[in-house]
Amino acid sequence: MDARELKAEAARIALGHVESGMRLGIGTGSTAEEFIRVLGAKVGEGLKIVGVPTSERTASLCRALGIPLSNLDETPELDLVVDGADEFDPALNLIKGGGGALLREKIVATAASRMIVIADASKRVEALGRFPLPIEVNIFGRRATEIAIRRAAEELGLSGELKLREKDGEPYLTDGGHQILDASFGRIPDPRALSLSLHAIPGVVEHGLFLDLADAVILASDAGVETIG
Ligand code: ABF
Repeated sequence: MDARELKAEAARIALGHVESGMRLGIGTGSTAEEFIRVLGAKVGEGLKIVGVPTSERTASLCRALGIPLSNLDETPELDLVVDGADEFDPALNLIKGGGGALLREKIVATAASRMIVIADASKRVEALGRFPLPIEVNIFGRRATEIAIRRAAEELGLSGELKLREKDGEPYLTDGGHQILDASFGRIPDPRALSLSLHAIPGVVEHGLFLDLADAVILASDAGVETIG
């Protein structure tokens, strides 16, 4: 199976966890989009759910497929969120944000009673950090925030490039109007300590370490589909 078929397979299994009446967080990224497609088909057959999208891109696709949408003001508590990830470790801690939607993804995941991650085998790691860690920062004082991030990382023995994410030659802007620094720290031995240090920096809006949020990972590989957790 190619990568898309594997993602679609994980998405189909995740759909089995969706029940009628659910308030459902809907993730972002190519794997989440496979889920949105199968969800849309099921809604067309009569499944009754209300979805809360984690990005404008996801919202557009959901609308095109006829999936009823709400937001966290109208629907502040969710039963389940299904989302992709850039990496997951054996404790089901994640790096997310490669798709640029980390802030809304984390707010939605935190509002949900359960989080199911759908992924192909390329996302599985022994320790987080192979994928550069996305750090969403306020535009105001970005250079100062960058220096503060570098110092905080160094105190934890981490160093590496902090690269301002760009799109079409311009700084990439998130749905919230912030910028993203992609931090190539390499292996992160203590994700919790890094999370706390980054949250202590005022210019950091959010970071892509999702700790203790995922309840299960549905992992598709050529060997089949495995549910971890
Ligand atoms: C979202 O999409 C993100 O948090 C993650 O960055 C990305 C994964 O994308 P894909 O499914 O395309 O690999 O889930």
